[in-house]
Amino acid sequence: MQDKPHAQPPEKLTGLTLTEPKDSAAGLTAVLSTAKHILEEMNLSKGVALLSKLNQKGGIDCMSCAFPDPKERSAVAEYCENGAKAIAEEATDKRITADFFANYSVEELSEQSDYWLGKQGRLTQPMILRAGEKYYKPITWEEAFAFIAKQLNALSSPHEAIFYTSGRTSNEAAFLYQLFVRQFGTNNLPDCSNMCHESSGVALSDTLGIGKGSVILEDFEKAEIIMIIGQNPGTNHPRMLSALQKAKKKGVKIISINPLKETGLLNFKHPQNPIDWVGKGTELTDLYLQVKINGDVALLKALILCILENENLQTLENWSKSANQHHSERNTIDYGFIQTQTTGFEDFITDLKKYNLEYLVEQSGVSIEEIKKAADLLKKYHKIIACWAMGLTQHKNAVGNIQEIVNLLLLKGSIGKEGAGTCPVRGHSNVQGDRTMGIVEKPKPEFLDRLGKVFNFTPPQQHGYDTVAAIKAMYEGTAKVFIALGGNFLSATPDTEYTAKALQNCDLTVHISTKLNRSHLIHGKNALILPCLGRTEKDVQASGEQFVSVENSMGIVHSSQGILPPASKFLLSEASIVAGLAKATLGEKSTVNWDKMIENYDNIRDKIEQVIVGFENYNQRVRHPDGFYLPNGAREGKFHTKDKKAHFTINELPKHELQEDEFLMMTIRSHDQFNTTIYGLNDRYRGIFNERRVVLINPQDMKKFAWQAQQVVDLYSKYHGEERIAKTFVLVPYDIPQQCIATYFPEANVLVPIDLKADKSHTPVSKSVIVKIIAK
Ligand SMILES: Nc1nc2c(c(=O)[nH]1)N[C@H]1C(S)=C(S)[C@@H](COP(=O)(O)OP(=O)(O)OC[C@H]3O[C@@H](n4cnc5c(=O)[nH]c(N)nc54)[C@H](O)[C@@H]3O)O[C@H]1N2
Ligand SMILES: Nc1nc2c(c(=O)[nH]1)N[C@H]1C(S)=C(S)[C@@H](COP(=O)(O)OP(=O)(O)OC[C@H]3O[C@@H](n4cnc5c(=O)[nH]c(N)nc54)[C@H](O)[C@@H]3O)O[C@H]1N2
Ligand SMILES: [Mo]
Repeated sequence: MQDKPHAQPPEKLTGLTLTEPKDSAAGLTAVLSTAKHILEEMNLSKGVALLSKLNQKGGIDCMSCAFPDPKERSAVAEYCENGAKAIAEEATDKRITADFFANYSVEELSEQSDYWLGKQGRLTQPMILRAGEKYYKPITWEEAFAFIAKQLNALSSPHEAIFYTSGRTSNEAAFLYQLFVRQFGTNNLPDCSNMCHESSGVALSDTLGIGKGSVILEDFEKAEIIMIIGQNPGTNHPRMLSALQKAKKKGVKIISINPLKETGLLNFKHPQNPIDWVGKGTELTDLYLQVKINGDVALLKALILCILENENLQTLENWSKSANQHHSERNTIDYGFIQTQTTGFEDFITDLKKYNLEYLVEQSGVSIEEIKKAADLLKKYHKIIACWAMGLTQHKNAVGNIQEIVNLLLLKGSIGKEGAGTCPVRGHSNVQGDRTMGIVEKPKPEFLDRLGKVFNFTPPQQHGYDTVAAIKAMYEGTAKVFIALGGNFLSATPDTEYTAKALQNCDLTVHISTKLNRSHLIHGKNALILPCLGRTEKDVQASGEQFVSVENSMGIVHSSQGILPPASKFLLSEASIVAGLAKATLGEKSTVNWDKMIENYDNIRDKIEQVIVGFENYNQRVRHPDGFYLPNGAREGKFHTKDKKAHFTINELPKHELQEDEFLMMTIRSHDQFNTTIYGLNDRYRGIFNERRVVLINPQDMKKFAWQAQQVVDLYSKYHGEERIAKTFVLVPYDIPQQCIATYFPEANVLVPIDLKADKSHTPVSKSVIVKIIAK
């Protein structure tokens, strides 16, 4: 029995049906699905008006992912099916009013599914749940700000408060938020990035001197090979498929590395090109390496060994002494680049020699024949782009995963030139921008110095909590107030029942949100919901209509402006909610003129320009229809590491000592969700319909234990003697390596131990959890 209110969605099955996984992504079905989701939430003319502005120059930046816009935009449609779902979710005509909260107690709401909660519509006015009460009640903005300010100011230290951010927040709101938090006196600024691409940031900063990727969209067509590792773009970055299609037509080879044969990586029919609907579509992947979960370092090392097969490793180990003999143009590896631009090569080779190719092959789960084919391609070509996402970042050795990719790119000299480089594909549409704006729990001293100078105060120096540390602090009672600028902290974080207790331990939990979610229902002694404008809506302030700005996954900053009237007259923009909180909390102590900042967002941007490097003439450049590109050393082959070189690194193989009845579980996204927002119950490409409580499992494994297709099971994870359980899942036989299983996030988050986090980046290990399956 779960405690009440329920931290987890109901453990109830909804009626699974299965088909074969699809062999082609998008096409006409995607167009029809777009129409269905839009029309469920609004009328046709509003839908058409919105979609025609989506991702257009000067229009609305799509909030579904951070994939960049092409220079030449389609006049018909510059969005994907899942972007349209995100728009429908936000711009819905349905409303949650004070009556709704009077009808349902918090406990009753918690009995509903996440899908149901999301479908109730937009939040419309500030609500408070006072200590001991069972129902949220309306409150005015003034009272809400005063209530929160009082609690914050009553804390014995500012470090007892936590200020979370989810990556949809605009640059302007994010900048004001971190300024407020630092004037309040803490760096407790965990954000969704801690659960997402933090491992990429850490790995890339250490090796290449910049935590961001080095390629721009135009590089895709100039590359010779694009590797797509641990990413499912067909569902999570569908517009990347059009970019890959274009690249394919220019002759680029694609190597995909993934435990699942993801439909979106196999074949693509352009949804905006009716000729594609009836044709065969474009084959995308040339070579599909179906790696075991977390077998990537083994695979990459095996690939590198095969690339170097005709080189004498002994000579390479002592290479600096004999380097000149290797300088020829078409070598398999780029000796000139390695010698002039990198360090650590010899040590890397010494370490590599330790490994036996057969062992690596076995650990990777991929056949030697396929590895050799991939190595032959990688030998032959010199312009390689490596793309990756959560399949690499959410493991214990996530930083090592990414550093091993960097090793491969450095070996090939595939960085700092056109058509080559690193491409971590970000998730939330402004997660990269939020970090650039200073939403960081471990800020650099130079940043704090500038912030302090521009605003004439002394920012706190002590590092703050990241997401996992924040949960532990609340659990242990050292943090007492939790404020979230967006997101769904309870359901997005690991170890759901543990995190629930952490939030319930707080004196106050506050959520600035557009839609109802489970984090509103698992609350501190007092709780507030502060409803805000979404990106689709007009944001009118004293000086008139405002726009905001965001940074995409490839470092381009551009504007976004809504077109709809606000969902309710009570809504405030995120920026003005932050300013309201700051004014009420800091009062006379603040050196910031918060009203002036909100009056005209140009005033915020002027300050950003003074504090953050790369934002010169921000207000002017952000008005350019294409936006502007931030400085990127790695792209230019300039590495801002301490020694100004790119670094080869030594990365150990991960160890999973699985018992015969244990499985390595990855928690992934279905086609019908945006993180914890559930759009529907289908995962069309994988052929899974009307059910989210599924376990994708290899048929051989099922046979071994005499389990039947669609058998109902419970899942157990055991970590350091503690047991966690997720009940009532259905087995789905699937093409996945043996002893690997997949479930959906957030239903399986309860199984992810709070202490199981990646080395260095502290990202929860959501993609390699050891579990047992117990048949009912
Ligand atoms: N429609 C939609 N769009 C989204 C989101 C969404 O939920 N819905 N979420 C957004 C966010 S915040 C993010 S971060 C991104 C997430 O985008 P993705 O990273 O594509 O999301 P996941 O579903 O977590 O997929 C991980 C992929 O990695 C594979 N994988 C898992 N483990 C391993 C491994 O050990 N090795 C390898 N090589 N592969 C592995 C899985 O099979 C899966 O294909 O998408 C963003 N865009
Ligand atoms: N097991 C497992 N756990 C994971 C992952 C995984 O792959 N597996 N992925 C992780 C990743 S990559 C991420 S990024 C995190 C995501 O973590 P979060 O960003 O915290 O979660 P979301 O589900 O994206 O947040 C959805 C909520 O955001 C609010 N919202 C939507 N739009 C706006 C807006 O414009 N403004 C405001 N203020 N609020 C808004 C709505 O109320 C909505 O309910 O989850 C992580 N958790
Ligand atoms: Mo993410």
